[in-house]
Amino acid sequence: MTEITAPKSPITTAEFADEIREQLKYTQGVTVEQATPADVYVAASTAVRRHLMDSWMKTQQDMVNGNTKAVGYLSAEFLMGKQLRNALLNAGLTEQFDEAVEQLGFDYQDVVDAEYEPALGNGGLGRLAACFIDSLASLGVPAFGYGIQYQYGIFKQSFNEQGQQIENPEYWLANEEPWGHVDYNRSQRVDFGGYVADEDGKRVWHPATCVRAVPVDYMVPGYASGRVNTLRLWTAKSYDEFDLLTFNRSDYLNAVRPQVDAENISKILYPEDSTPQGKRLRLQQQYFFVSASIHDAIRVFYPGQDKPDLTTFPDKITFQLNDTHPVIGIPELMRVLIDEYGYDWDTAWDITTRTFNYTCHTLLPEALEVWPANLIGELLPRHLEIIYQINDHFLNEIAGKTRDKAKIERMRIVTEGDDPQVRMAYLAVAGGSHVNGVAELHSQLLKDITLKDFSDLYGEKFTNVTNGVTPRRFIKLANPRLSDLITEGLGTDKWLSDLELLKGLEPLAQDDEFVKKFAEVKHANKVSFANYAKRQYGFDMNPDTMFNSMIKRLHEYKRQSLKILALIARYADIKNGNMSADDVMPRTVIFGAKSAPGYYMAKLTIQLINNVARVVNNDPDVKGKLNVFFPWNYNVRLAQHLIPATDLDEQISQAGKEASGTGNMKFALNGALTVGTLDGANVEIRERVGAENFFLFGMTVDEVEELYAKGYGPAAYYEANPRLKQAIDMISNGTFSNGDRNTFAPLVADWLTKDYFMTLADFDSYTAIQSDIEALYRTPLEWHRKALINVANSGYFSSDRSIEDYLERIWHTGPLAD
Ligand code: 26V
Repeated sequence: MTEITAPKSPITTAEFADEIREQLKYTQGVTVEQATPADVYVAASTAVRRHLMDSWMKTQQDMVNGNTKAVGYLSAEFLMGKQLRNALLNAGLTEQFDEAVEQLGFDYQDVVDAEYEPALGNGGLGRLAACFIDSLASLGVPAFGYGIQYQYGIFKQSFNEQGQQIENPEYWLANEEPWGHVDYNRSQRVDFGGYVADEDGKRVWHPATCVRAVPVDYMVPGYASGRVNTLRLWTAKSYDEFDLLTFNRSDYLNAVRPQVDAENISKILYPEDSTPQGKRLRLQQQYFFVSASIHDAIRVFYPGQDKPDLTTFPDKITFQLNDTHPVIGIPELMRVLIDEYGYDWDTAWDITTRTFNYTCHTLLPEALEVWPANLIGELLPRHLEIIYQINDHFLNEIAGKTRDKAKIERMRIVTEGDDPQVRMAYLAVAGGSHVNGVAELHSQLLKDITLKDFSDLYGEKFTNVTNGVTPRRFIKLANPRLSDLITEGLGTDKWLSDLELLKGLEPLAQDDEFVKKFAEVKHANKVSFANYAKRQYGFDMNPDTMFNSMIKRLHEYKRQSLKILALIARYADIKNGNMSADDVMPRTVIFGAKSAPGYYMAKLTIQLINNVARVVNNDPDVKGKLNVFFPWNYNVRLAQHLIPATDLDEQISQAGKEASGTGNMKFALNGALTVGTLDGANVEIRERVGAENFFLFGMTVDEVEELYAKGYGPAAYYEANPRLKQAIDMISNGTFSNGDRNTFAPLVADWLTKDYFMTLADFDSYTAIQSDIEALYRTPLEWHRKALINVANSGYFSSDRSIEDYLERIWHTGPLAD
């Protein structure tokens, strides 16, 4: 007997169909006959939302009335993906929806496809925030996600004839969006600019302008918890009236300028990943959402109180700073406490440091945000004063802990000199209780290198919480076939809220019949993906080849170029006749990646991948043996389709550069094997699934350091390895650029002279492991056995476990009482 614990609403299909009809009629004003799938999508979404409403309201009331500290997850990005299927799952209405929609004469897939995905994030950091709020709700922990409702999400990517990335605006709000509720009655004022004056012995900020922050609320339904939390995304509006006098002088642009300036703040998500640019507006965005969120939390937890006792604030809510983007919240809370509520410095500092915690998501020095003090002074003059004061207090404090003058200097929050800079990561460590990295190796490197001085003096603040992913979206919704098989294998579906139960599949890896079923699931997923890719992109993929995917932001440290060089070498092997047809194990290589628009080398790499794909896919000599596809505009939806269909996943960053990775977890949980370096969470995945079930290659962190220290010369590797040499020469001689030798010359020059991330040094070991990979793939039963062992041992990588670690190590709170 299989035990089913998934939520199931008592309402019938007929009742749900009626609710959809009612929405169509009374909200949208269309009959079923007139309705399009997009109409039905809106109607069904509104209907599901109504089913979640009671739980939503009760959760909010319990949160305010109870004694359980809430979590405020402050994040500039929430990469939510589509909402409808997730809401249906958690409301227990999936079956009713599928049937009702068919009864109304629609294909449910068309209705689900009508949803436009909100893409309010760049990559891993934003998707992690979305997984975390899902897990918080599923564990019944009261929480707010706080962020920005950007009008334009991450750019929509396309490729031109030359294979270059083109960025198009992503106006995701162009269509009706049924999930966000705009709450004009709960708006907050956010001030900017002006000056600070001494008045009656106090510092008083006289801002020059202000904008209105209006919350747009999204439900975050928990799985089987009966709880629905809130994602509150702020949108910027103007208080200023349209200036009719100016308009009457025919000066339209100036008449609307105040509105335009205000609304610009939430206009667009910065498409940078790791390289900060466009400083001013970004700082405005950061302050905008953080200031509104802090005031909102005070409003929520001290309703109707003019003089709340804010010494209890850290018992009401703990704010997690998702990277440095919201760190301006630290001086903001200080300002609110001192200037708005009259607390003294020490009390305010005590409250503030007990309220905030900081998660660092990077190891790249250039990704640690630094703001020019001048810019902060211009936009937030009072905050700059407070930051200097924090800096002074902090330097005094550490002077009591160490005599090492150089160390004290290195730890300044604000640097000295003509153009002083505020280091937001340092401010976050000083102004919060805990600092965590996102995988064990990453947290260790933060302590040993990036934040070493801080860890020496404040070791107790440092901890690790390894990332995780939500099994609801990334197994249940993305991979229904595997979900059913897991439930069959375990005899229960409880694994969806306790992912460690997957361990129970381990014995089944010795049962050949079960492994065959597991292999059939993978094959069926590959067929589905091939159909999807044909429909969406016009690709012809053969599901009987190995599907080998590399999906992540395009960055040199992630080393898409290692993959492409190895692929060219393989292409050359086949062309040269070095391999007989029988030697070649047919592969389909799939890339998904966006590059920051201003990142030249990354964009050139995209162009190279596209042109290699063009040449390889059109070469009759390799037909059926090697194919390369690069579906454009990789997003959460594509991830949900591709991950379940992948046999082999690439996690090949240079050791010591990828903080964690979360794609690696999604793949392992969906039965792909990983080829990877000892970097980020790969280390922990390999530990858990077993070294024999993971394709490890490449230098370790220590070896990388040694080689840097010794002096790294990439040209030697090029000279020493004829396959590598040939691959690079083919790029140089125009094989992939219609004979033009210049197109990719900058890439080649970089590899041969700098190669900062040591792609060439790891080429040998990367290509060597390919023969192990292919040998295993030739014995499908053994391949799938190992893949199943990966699934069975990856339960640790549930974001539920990450949240439990945060609760225990950092937040010190838990679920609401029933
Ligand atoms: C920096 C900036 C600079 C300013 C504007 C926009 C922006 C956006 C993102 C970033 C830093 C990105 C850091 C990041 O995404 N880190 C990734 O976080 C994942 C979740 O912890 C982790 O799995 C990845 O390894 C890590 O690269």
